[in-house]
Amino acid sequence: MNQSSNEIHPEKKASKSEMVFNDIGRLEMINVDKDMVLIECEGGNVEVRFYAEAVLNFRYFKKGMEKKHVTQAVIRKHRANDWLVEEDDEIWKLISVNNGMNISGTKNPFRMNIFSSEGELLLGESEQGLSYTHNGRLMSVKSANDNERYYGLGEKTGFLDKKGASYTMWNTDVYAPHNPETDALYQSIPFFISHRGKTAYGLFLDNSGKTHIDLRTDQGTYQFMTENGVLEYFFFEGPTLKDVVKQYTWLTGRMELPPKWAIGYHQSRYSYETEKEAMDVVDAFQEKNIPLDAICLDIHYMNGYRVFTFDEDSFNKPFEFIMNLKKKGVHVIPIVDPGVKVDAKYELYQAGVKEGLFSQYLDGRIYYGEVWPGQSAFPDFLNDRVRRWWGDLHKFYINLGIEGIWNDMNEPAVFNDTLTMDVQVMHKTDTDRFIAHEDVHNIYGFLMCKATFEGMKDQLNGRRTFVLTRSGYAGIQRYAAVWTGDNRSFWEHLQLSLPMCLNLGLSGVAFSGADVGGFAHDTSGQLLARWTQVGAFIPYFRNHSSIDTIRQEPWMFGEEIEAIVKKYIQLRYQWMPELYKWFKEASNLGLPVMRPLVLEFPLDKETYNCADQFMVGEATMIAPIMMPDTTHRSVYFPHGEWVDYWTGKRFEGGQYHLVQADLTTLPIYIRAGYAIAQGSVKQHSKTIEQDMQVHFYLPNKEVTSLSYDSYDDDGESYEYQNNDFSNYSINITVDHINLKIEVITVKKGSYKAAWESSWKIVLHGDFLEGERYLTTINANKVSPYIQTDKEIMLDIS
Ligand code: MIG
Repeated sequence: MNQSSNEIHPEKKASKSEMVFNDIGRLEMINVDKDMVLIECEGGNVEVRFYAEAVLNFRYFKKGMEKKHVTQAVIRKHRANDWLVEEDDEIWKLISVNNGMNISGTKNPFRMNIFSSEGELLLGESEQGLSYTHNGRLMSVKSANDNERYYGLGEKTGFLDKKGASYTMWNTDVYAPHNPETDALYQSIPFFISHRGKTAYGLFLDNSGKTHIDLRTDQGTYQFMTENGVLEYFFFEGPTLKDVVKQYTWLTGRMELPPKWAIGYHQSRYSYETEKEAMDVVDAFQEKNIPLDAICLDIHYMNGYRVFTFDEDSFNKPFEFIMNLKKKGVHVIPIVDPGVKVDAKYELYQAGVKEGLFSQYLDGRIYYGEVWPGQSAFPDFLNDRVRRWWGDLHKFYINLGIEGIWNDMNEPAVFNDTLTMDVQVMHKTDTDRFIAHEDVHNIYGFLMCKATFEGMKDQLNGRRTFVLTRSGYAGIQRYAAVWTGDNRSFWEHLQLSLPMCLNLGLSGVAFSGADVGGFAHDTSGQLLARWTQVGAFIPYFRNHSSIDTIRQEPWMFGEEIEAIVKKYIQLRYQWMPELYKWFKEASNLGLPVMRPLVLEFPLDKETYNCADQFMVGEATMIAPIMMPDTTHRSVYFPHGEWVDYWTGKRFEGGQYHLVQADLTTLPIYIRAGYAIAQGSVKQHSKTIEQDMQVHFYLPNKEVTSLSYDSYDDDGESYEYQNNDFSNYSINITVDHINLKIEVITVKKGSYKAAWESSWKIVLHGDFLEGERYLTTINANKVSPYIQTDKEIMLDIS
């Protein structure tokens, strides 16, 4: 909707009376218990719980107003802890015997600061502390530092550093073009990291209703607010950015390692409307030798938009169709929305009504809202019984050979003025308590994904599933990958996708992506080429476009563009062994695959708001061109030495360089001192890896030692959890006379990849000419190597 100046009419200024905040007032009593410290104050109670060495929990609520917690973001329980209390008339102090952290402040009014065991102030309260309104809003004001940066907050527009704006968490279907003033989007992840260079801490405001995080810090403070009578947050001590991400994902969970096919290239369109249309697209990929792992079926595959059906005319033999594609190595991912069509003859609707599985008002009336199928009912995902029902329904797709599901419209989106379900709907929780939609809105999509993921996993007989979601809440990484919804084919949206995905990664969501080529609006060949270059290094790599826009499959813009797009989709597959390793790390530690420079170089100020470049893992830096008709850009190279992936040219770090990159080139740089794994071009992820290479980039030093940890497994089962994977630790020491190679087999179990019988190590360095005395440890056979003045190649078997 276009807005006019009437929007800022003076008479429209909001009334402030509902926003009068009262101070929490005087501390009255501290009750210490191993389980919890209860601090009673005039204006409410504060509870302190200990979760882990670096993870504390605070809960503030008005007396008698405490609500039970339902978000399900947190998968850990608090632990008993020994607290020491010291107090006098003015000051109170709580010391954690366990880790020396202390929490202290004044008594009148009650204020609270957190100090590290070394006495460094970690999180301080401002002159205002905690406060409340009479209608259930609670606010916490903290002191902010000039040199502090803020990262995270999940899926938000804007730059990498979230400082300078206020953010609302309320899952919303936003089709209007995403821009800097678009606030609430599909995901709510009320978690952010404060980064001060040497130290960082994290704060997670766990509340499934509407919340606000205001990072306009000009006055030296920031604040956060809830609207439903309880303000609960977790504090993560860090001290590094990586520590905070690990601590946050320890608390809210990490993704399971996805199947390899989910990390390949996916093609989508709203919609491939018939079996034939979809099949033709897949065939074109194969004829043109463009790799493809999955094709998405958007809403047209269904019979009248009824979920868990296929349309009998346009997809009349779904099993044969899906099996045919599977033989070609291509998975089908159908879209599943939460809305269930009102239709007395539709079994699913009947079951939902009869068993009371839909979201209802208190008096038992079902809530109906308008979506694609027309009037629809919405499963009450707050309830365990409903989630199991929904999960089991996926047998329908599994029986047809489907292994991945795309959850859309799960904010939930409804075609009405509020864009969502009536906030008065009363959900029924697992314990059969009623809770208003208003208070749990932000976890509706999260719980739909939980139901979907668990249902798929349970019924896939040990095969990994893949769920893609638009909506989510903190912890969503446990169940689904996230794509950033309805972007447009704008260069600005290509640019925007970087800080969005980077901040999602810092917010626990390692597996994310934006529609490559842009969803709405018409893309161009050039934009598609540049976007595919970026997409090849973004965790979720899918080309998707909207109904009524021009087609954007790789071959739609002539041969030149097709060749470029193909080159980068193929490159994705060459990089698969490297990417997969970082996916494994994300599932182990919660660290993102795609990383802002600041995560790897936290002391380098130039990286603090850099989001037009990014790292893949620790060694690779991508500096894409994201402007039309542009073949050069300035690239920041953090301290150290960097090697151009394509040309081998070296760049001195700690400075900017102007680099050239014609339309066929994505600038990629490898950090000297590190290594990357490279595989071969494949048609899809099931093609056997034949040509595995580990490339070491030597820094220009006399003696140098490098190491690399490789990771591989079958890519589809859970056997890796029984140690059935391959993991080598390769150490290299090289100088002008000697070259020592040590291969340590870390792996256990019986998995053996085809490439393990013969693979290569490649050394890149500027001083490699001349013979060296070769020593190998644990590598049985190392064949005579090919050598140039800058490269040494060794066959290992
Ligand atoms: O906008 O199912 O974001 O990817 O193609 C309408 C149709 C609903 C929104 C998703 C988009 C999908 C579309 N859906």
